[in-house]
Amino acid sequence: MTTQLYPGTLVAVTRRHARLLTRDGSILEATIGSRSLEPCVGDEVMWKNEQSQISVEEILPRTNCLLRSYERKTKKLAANVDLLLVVTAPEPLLNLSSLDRMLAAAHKENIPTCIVLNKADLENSKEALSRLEQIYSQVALQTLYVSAHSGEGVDDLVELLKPDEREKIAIAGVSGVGKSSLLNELIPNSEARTRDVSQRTGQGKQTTSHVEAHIYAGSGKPSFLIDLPGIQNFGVSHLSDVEVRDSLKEFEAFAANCRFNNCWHLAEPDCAIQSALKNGELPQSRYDSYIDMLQEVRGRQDY
Ligand SMILES: Nc1nc2c(ncn2[C@@H]2O[C@H](COP(=O)(O)OP(=O)(O)OP(=O)(O)O)[C@@H](O)[C@H]2O)c(=O)[nH]1
Ligand SMILES: [Mg+2]
Ligand SMILES: [Zn+2]
Repeated sequence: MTTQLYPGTLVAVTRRHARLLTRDGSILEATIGSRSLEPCVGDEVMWKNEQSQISVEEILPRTNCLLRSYERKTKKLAANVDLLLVVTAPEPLLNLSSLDRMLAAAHKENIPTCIVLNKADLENSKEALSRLEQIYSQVALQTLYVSAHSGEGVDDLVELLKPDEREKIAIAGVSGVGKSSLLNELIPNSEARTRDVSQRTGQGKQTTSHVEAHIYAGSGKPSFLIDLPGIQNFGVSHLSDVEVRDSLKEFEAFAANCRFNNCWHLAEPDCAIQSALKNGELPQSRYDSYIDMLQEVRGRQDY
């Protein structure tokens, strides 16, 4: 007799266990059926129930898997992501280098992105907004201006969560920008933990320490909001140098005018990117991020 398998979605994963949402809306704790399975939050799986032992037996093909590198390892963050919200906040948390790295990792997996500037209630947020709009108008689908504290702009976020269009939305951003706070606004009973920046014991301490998908009921079928831990050093060494170069979408139109069609925009003659930077047609911060990522993926070299 063959065992019956049922479909489900993984909402949390540890080394040997997973929490899954069944099609009838129950949450089950499961073991991972075999060592060869490497599950990830967002995975669509088949699971079985044998004498009340629930186990994940199969991972269905992924449409994408958002990865990040650190040291020599590559870690899976979330699978089957329909949209990545890259959350940021005004200075001192406006970290463009991290933002560009997250955008590059998303681009590699063909995941559309939105930039979300949180903490719109802070005085210096307008300044941050105009900077972001200037830099990213060609890169992200849109830049949202929100405040988890005052509720400003949260309706715009709700618009993005229309379940029929986007089922799995991941929320990335450096620690302290307010990812979990926004999630709590969107799903009031999600109980994502947040913490005061002032209570932090220093850099690198995160409040959210593991990836977790929260279920957003909205109307109709559920969608998933995947809260990612704040990552200060979002490594991209799983990208090739070409993928890093291609991740800068707004460079493309200019690069068509470089003398060499395989120009790396470093010290080549007649480089249209270099001219665009000089004329202020491209933002220096994006180029700096490019060089920084290129150095990472090629091994440290000075350009
Ligand atoms: N002024 C202001 N503060 C906010 C807002 N949203 C969040 N915060 C504060 O920012 C701090 C960090 O919020 P979290 O939601 O824990 O941030 P996070 O991005 O989830 O952080 P990690 O889990 O460490 O990655 C908390 O003190 C929040 O109260 C906002 O809209 N305005
Ligand atoms: Mg958090
Ligand atoms: Zn060039």
